Amino acid sequence: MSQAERAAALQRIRDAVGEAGIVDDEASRDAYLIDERRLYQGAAALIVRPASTEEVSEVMRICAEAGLQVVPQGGNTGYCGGATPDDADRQVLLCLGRMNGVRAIDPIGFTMTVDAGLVLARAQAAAEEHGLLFPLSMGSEGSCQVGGVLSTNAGGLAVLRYGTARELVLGLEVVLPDGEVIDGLTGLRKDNTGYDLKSLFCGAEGTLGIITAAVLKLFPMPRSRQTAFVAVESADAACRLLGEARRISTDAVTSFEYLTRASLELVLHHIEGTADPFDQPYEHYVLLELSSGQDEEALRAVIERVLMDGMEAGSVVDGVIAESGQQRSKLWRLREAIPEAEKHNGGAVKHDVSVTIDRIPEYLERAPARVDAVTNCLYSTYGHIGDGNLHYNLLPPSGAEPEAFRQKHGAAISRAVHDLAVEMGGSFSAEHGVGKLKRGALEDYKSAPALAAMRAIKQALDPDGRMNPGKVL
Ligand code: 2HG
Ligand code: ZN
Repeated sequence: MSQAERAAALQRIRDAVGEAGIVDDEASRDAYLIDERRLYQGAAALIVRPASTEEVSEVMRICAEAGLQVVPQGGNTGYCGGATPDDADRQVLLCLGRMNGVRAIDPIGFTMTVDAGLVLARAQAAAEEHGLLFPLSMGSEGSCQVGGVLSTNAGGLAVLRYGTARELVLGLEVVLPDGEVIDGLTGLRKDNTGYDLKSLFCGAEGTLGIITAAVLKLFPMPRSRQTAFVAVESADAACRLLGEARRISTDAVTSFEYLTRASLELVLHHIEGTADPFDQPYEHYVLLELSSGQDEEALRAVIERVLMDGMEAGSVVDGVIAESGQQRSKLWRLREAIPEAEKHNGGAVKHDVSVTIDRIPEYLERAPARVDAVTNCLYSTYGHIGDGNLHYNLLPPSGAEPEAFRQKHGAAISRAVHDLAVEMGGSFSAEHGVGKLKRGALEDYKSAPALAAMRAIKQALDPDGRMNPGKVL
C-alpha cells in the first residue's frame, strides 16, 4: 500500500466518523498514546472515536481494505500496555469512549445492555437506579470502561463473590476485523449451542475483534454490608480466617483483601487523611467485607462472630468493624490507596500472580529468597487473597534511584516472582492481562499446545494480524 493510498484510507475514516470522531489536537493525543503506568510512549496514524457500532464497522472495513492495523482502547487504565498503539504509519487507535449509553435494563431478567465505552462507575450507578447491583468494582472504576474491563477480563475487589468480568457477561456485540458484526446481545441464561464466543472475546484484549456492547448480569442490591479491618497472626491465619468467614456467614464474604504492614505504611506515609486503625503495628492485615439480604443488625452479629471465633482460634489478633459508611470508606482507602502510595514512593516492579488459596502462605514464604537472590528490595505485598491473587510488588531499597533500579533489576525480579508462581501451579498474570508487557511471559510459561491453540484461533479470526498487533501473542 502506497503512502497516497494510506492517506486516502485515513481520509475515508475521517469522513466516516466526522470531525467529532477524530482526535487531532496534539495536547489531547498523549492521554490516548501514553499508557496508565507510563511504560510506553505510543504512536498512531490516527486516533478515532466512533459514535456507533455502524461507525466502528465502517472504520474496520476501511482498515481491512487498506491493510491498516487497529488498536482498540477503553479508558486507558490497563497495566500491561495492551491499549497503546506503536506505529505512526499503519496503526489506527480506535477509542470507544463516545459509545457510552445504557441501551436497556431488564429488571425481571436482572440484566443490563450497555455500550462498550460506558464508564464502569456509570454502569454501577445505572443498575443502582433500579435497585440492582452490577458488582464489578476496582480502583479505576471512575475511568475504566465496560468494553475494556471485558476485553481484559478484569478482576477487582468482589471477584470472590461474583467472579471476574467474563463471568458477568451474558452476551456481546463484537465487530470483527473485516467489519462484520456478531450480534450476540442476548440476555439468555442458557444457550448451549457450541463454542462460547463471548468467553473468547473476553480476555482477548482486542486481538480478535472489538467489543462494542454487552449484556451484563445484575444482582439484587444487598440490604446490608459489614466491613472489618483485621490484624491476623500470619498469612496462614489469613487463609484460615477466609475459610471460617465463608462457612460462618454461609458465603456472604464479598471481599477478602490481604495487606502487609509495609504496604499499609506506604499508605500512611504518602496518602493524606489516612490513619492506622490500631494503636500498635501488626505484620499482616485483612480487609473483610460481608454483604447479604439480612438486616444490618443480623449481619453485624455474623461479622462479630467471625472475628470472635478467629480470636479464639488465634488467627485474629485485633480488629475493628466499621461503625458508619464514612468509617467503611476510610478502611477501604487503606487498601485501595496502596497503588497510589507506591507511585508517590517512586513506583514499584509490579506483579499480579496467583496460586490456589491454600498455597498463598507457601508462596509468601518462598518468594523472598528468590527475590533476594536477584537483589536487595523492599516489599509491598498485598492482594485479593480470597481469589488466590497477590500483588507482589518490589520497591528499591532506600536511597536507590527507582528508575535505575527498575532498569537494572526489573526483568530478573519479575522472572523470579513469575517462575515461583508457575512452578507452584499458578499464573503470572491473575487479573491484569498480558498486553505488551507480559507477552514474553506468555510465550515462556504457556504450554506449547495451549499456545498453538491460541495462535490457531488468532489466525482464524484475524488472518492478517491487524487486530492489536504485538499484544498477547
Ligand atoms: C489493585 O488490586 C490493583 O489495587 C493494582 O490491581 C495493583 O498496582 C498494583 O500493583
Ligand atoms: Zn488487584
